[in-house]
Amino acid sequence: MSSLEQIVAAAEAGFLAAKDPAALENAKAKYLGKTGQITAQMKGLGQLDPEARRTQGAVINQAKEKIEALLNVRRTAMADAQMQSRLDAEAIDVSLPGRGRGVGGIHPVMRSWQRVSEIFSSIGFEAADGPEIETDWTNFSALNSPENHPARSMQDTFYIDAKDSTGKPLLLRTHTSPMQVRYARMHKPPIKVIAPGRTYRVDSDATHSPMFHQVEGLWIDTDISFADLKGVYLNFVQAFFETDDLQVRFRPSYFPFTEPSAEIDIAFGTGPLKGRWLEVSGAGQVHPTVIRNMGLDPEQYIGFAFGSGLERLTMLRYGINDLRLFYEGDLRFLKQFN
Ligand code: 2NL
Repeated sequence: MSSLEQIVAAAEAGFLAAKDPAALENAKAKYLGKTGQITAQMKGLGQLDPEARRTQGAVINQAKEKIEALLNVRRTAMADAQMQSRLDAEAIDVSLPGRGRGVGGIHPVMRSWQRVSEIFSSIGFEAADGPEIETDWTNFSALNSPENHPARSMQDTFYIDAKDSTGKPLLLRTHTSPMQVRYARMHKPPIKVIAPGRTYRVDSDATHSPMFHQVEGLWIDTDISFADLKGVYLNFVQAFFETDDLQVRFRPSYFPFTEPSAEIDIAFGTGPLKGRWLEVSGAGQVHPTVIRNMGLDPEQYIGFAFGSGLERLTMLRYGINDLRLFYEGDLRFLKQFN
């Protein structure tokens, strides 16, 4: 074997032994680089006479081309192997079934919120939405709540580390009534509004959540009576529970913001709750002081208000027995309503 053939054989072995592109380029430099063995052979041509230089030059060139060809074969093989391993690693099984899109749903309490809004809208009530962080005045004082009322204490109300323009701490609204006060102060009678929304109280057990939902209603005009309250509320519960086979009764009660005041109970004529009186709302004729705080003359305007818990209405509608199910986000529960 001539020395050139030995160089070619060594190059081939070197290229085959190279494990990655970097090693292959290093092996190439050993033969074709500036200080490589083929390059050294070329440099040696200078010592030969012209005839020998031509023939020896051709032989060296052949060896060089052979090495270059071997190098390219190895380069291609390496690139192919790299591509193949990427294809294997990133393989997609196109025969797998699709995952599908997760479909969201409406929370049962939100469904009640929507239904209540639609029912009252059908008899001319507007739904009003507003701040959940309220002032002491709109949440308590305007509603005739005494300065020392327990509901105003830190034990019952979430206070915020910020004060209103009168220096009183802001708070999380404990009912949606403040929104109705705001609405009444911005509109002229007749006022027909409901205020559904989130409310907050320092209370947490099997039947109380620190955040819950209320819907309040308010109708003020020159001639709105308790009879209107009875008619409107009966119409509402019949539409909400989708049955006319249902009774409503009013029991005397007390709220600072209404006078007289009443608790509203309903009783279904059929179904699992048949014949049991169930408390669903507080209500009453809006207190003259509250009418005045709405910017209206209580000698001229009169009306009713009510407040119901949306969770309570929802539990009765679907037969849900534990309030906490609403806040756990368990899909096994939530999927039943969609
Ligand atoms: C309850 C009691 C009630 C009201 C809410 C009200 C609102 C205004 C004026 C007067 Cl702006 N009253 N709301 C009246 C009576 C009762 O709710 O225990 N609800 C679950």
